[in-house]
Amino acid sequence: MTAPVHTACPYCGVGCGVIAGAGGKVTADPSHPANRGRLCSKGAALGQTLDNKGRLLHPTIGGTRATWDDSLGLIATKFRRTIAEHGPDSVAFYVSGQCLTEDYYVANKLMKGFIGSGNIDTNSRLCMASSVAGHVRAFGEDVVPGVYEDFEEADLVILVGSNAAWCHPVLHQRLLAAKAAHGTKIVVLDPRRTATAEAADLHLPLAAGSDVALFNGLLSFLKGAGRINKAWIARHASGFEAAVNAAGPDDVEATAAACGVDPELLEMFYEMFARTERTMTVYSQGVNQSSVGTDKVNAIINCHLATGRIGRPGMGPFSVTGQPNAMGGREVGGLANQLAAHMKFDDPADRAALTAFWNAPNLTPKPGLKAVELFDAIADGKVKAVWVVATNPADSLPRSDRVRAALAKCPFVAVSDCWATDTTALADVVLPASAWGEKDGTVTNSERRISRQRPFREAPGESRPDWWMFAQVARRMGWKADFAWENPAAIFREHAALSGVANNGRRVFDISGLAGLDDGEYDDLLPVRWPVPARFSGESGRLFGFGGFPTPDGKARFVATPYQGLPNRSGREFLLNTGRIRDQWHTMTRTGLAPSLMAHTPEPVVTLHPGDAAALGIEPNGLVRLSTDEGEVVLRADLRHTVRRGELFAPMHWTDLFASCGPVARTVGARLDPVSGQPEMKATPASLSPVESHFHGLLLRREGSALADLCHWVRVPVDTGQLYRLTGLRALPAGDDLFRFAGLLLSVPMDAELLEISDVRRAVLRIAAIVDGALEACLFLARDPAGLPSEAAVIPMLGQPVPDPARSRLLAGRPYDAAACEGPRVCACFGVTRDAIRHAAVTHRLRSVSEIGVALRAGTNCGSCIPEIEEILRDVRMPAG
Ligand SMILES: Nc1nc2c(c(=O)[nH]1)N[C@H]1C(S)=C(S)[C@@H](COP(=O)(O)OP(=O)(O)OC[C@H]3O[C@@H](n4cnc5c(=O)[nH]c(N)nc54)[C@H](O)[C@@H]3O)O[C@H]1N2
Ligand SMILES: Nc1nc2c(c(=O)[nH]1)N[C@H]1C(S)=C(S)[C@@H](COP(=O)(O)OP(=O)(O)OC[C@H]3O[C@@H](n4cnc5c(=O)[nH]c(N)nc54)[C@H](O)[C@@H]3O)O[C@H]1N2
Ligand code: SF4
Ligand SMILES: [Mo]
Repeated sequence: MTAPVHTACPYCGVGCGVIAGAGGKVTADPSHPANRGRLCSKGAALGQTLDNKGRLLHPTIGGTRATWDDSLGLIATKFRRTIAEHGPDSVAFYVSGQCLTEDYYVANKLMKGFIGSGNIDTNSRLCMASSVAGHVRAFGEDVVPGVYEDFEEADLVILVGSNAAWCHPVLHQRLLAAKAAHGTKIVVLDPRRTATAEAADLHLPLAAGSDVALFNGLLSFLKGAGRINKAWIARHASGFEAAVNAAGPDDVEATAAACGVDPELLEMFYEMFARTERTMTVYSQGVNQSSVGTDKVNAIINCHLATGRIGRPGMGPFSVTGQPNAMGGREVGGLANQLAAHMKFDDPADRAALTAFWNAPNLTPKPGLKAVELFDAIADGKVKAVWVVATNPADSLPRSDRVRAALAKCPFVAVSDCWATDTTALADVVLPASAWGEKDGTVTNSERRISRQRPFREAPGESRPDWWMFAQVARRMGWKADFAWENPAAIFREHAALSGVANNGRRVFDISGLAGLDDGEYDDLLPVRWPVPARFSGESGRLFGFGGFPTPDGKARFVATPYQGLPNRSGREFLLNTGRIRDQWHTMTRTGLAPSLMAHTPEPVVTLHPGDAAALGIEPNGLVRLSTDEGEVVLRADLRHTVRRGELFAPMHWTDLFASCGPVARTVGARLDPVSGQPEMKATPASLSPVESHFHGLLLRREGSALADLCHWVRVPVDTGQLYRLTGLRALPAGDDLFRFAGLLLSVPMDAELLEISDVRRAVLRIAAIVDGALEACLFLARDPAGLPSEAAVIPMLGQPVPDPARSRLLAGRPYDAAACEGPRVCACFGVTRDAIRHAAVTHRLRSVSEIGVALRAGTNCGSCIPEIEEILRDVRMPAG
């Protein structure tokens, strides 16, 4: 390792700068404007994930190692043949907001300009599509008007369907710092009491799906209160009357009833909004992932247009992006209904300019299929060859079992990834991609800031960057000269130049000022916010404060968003909401490698209200069957008052590689927003029933793999191997069958030495397998959880030498490490548990986060856990009841 390398975090759309130093140490970049030296728990653990273990190292065809030449040649041939026989719309790419802008640019150019189909869509369809559509409806172009400094400048920040404390932690920390400095008020609109709600001044736990009613109510309230900025509207916006008519009467009581919230609190919120000029509304998946997501976006934007609060310091609607390059994908046209560089399908001038610029033989005449429709078309046999890149649809698309069935029967599937996933398992050709730390290019964050991702380590095996794969296939399909770039810098120059073509101020997305960077300047590029040159935005980077919307008349558009009522429950008792937890990233391919990130929420649960649990006979921590029209999964019940009655929350992260239940996406429906095509992933009608547990177990193994359906299980990586928590859905087998069962679980070599204690009548079995004098695997089974040893005691034994005197202790599972802490870990950076914080608070009378920080270090690094520490302190101050 030579000099430290400045790069950008590969996780969320905050887009923090990090520095990769010697020995794979990753630290915060104090000079990056997004984070100014802060990192969250995921960013802080990046160093732990830089392991080549499990990486895909060479291409495979039909599961057998193949050369790059054969693999790329096969993709080119299959695509060519399919197109020749069935036309360009019989092939597709499904890509990702985790592609770099350069990767994305090449993929889009190949599909839309050369193959001649619109069938390139991205996982951003599941993420940002409703915001994109809402921006286009209101502003004429997909543009986020604000900047991160607005979080510091605002007096009121409203977070709608955003759990920023966990999902955009560094931005949330910036907001909390501003609150501490000058008392910014924070309001959270979320059906759940999240960590973000904990840190707010006001939380409105609105009924799932009622946001449009709430913002329509606000628009009517603003009108009733005489708070409409008529002068601004007259100059800069159209359609106000229709929007306010569609919003319904100014009746706070009725709106509160529709949203299931306290009318006094709702009125308090409306008053705060009405009287606070510097107000920003930040929104995320609670808004976008809805069958009325685009209307939610426009109902929010309407309130900002009505008050003229947009694009000025501390004001405006602010859609936060999820993935590191969700925004970059939107710039290049990664969505099936976008062209490239924010050009429009239905604009002949744009089409002519793009055809000429690309020298495109087949510019697609129309948009392509959107993610959910695309996989339906694969299932129907209309799309016959697909290439999936940097996304894991077998786990992340709703109705995942249908997606898997579609991929399984698709005549040709290529997948590029860095690790084996439930999707690579269904591919004909698997291509090993270089990962973060190895790949080279740019990403754009939520505030339109372009940052460099720079390589700092060798790509393992034969893995290669995604842009190279796309370009190689394009060249093999016959378009050599058009896909001839030598490096990402050359691609970036082309992308930047295109943004200026036929623009002349017609499109806000313009980075033609960067088209002349030479390779060295590209390497050195500092984080920069578009547009470049700052034609519309001026120095501050804000847009639209003084109008200038990219619509034909230069005005923004109010959109009428009549409320359509709560999501249909289809006769089921619950609505299933799914989303994120603090320390995992999506389908866990990277964060699932880091033991410290597993400690906060160690297994997939479904959270429900204790009142609902009592009514259904569901025990705390018992297993439950979650069923929907799409499928069912067995999860552990997590009873909390943080969810509304009749609503459920389950994390999206676990997959078949990590748990017997597989992805919760298996149960998630796909009602689509009619404008954006984004599926509803926060309100699937669902039912719950208790499941009996017959036995409990702990299994430790050096090597990890799925355990099939031997029992209910969850796999957790530990420093020296894998821990599995087991629960029996059926009675333990008897006699020899029990030992066969144990053998399948342990899966150790035949010559392993086995130590064993059993009492089959009491369903107790303890087996340790020793290979070369060290503990290779061990299994503990018992009828009750109390019959199992403590995890903290047995985990450190795995892989360790087992001297003779230690053998008896080994099966007794007696603690080796008395200091090991129990309970969920709140502070991932320093491994501090909930119990330790509570204990310190009670016995040492610590009453503030900073005192806890001094005593235990908890919360002093990334700060992501501060809301939870506050919650613990509050519980200590105010005991239950
Ligand atoms: N730790 C972590 N951080 C991440 C990610 C991750 O995987 N892990 N992923 C990144 C990505 S790609 C994304 S898109 C973002 C997502 O970031 P967020 O959108 O903040 O995360 P989610 O948990 O999906 O959903 C946010 C909230 O919406 C609420 N919600 C559900 N239904 C409704 C509703 O009808 N109305 C309202 N107002 N709220 C509702 C949920 O209860 C939930 O708390 O996170 C990014 N950051
Ligand atoms: N139930 C439910 N489902 C959801 C959501 C939800 O809230 N609820 N949220 C949705 C949202 S917002 C999102 S963004 C999606 C995310 O869903 P996915 O995109 O499927 O999730 P990831 O696990 O991030 O998958 C990224 C894959 O790309 C691989 N990868 C990483 N870097 C590279 C690279 O450089 N090149 C290549 N070729 N591969 C790479 C990783 O190993 C991983 O397998 O999930 C969606 N699905
Ligand atoms: S907030 Fe955390 S996950 Fe998001 S970019 Fe910053 S360090 Fe990475
Ligand atoms: Mo996302």
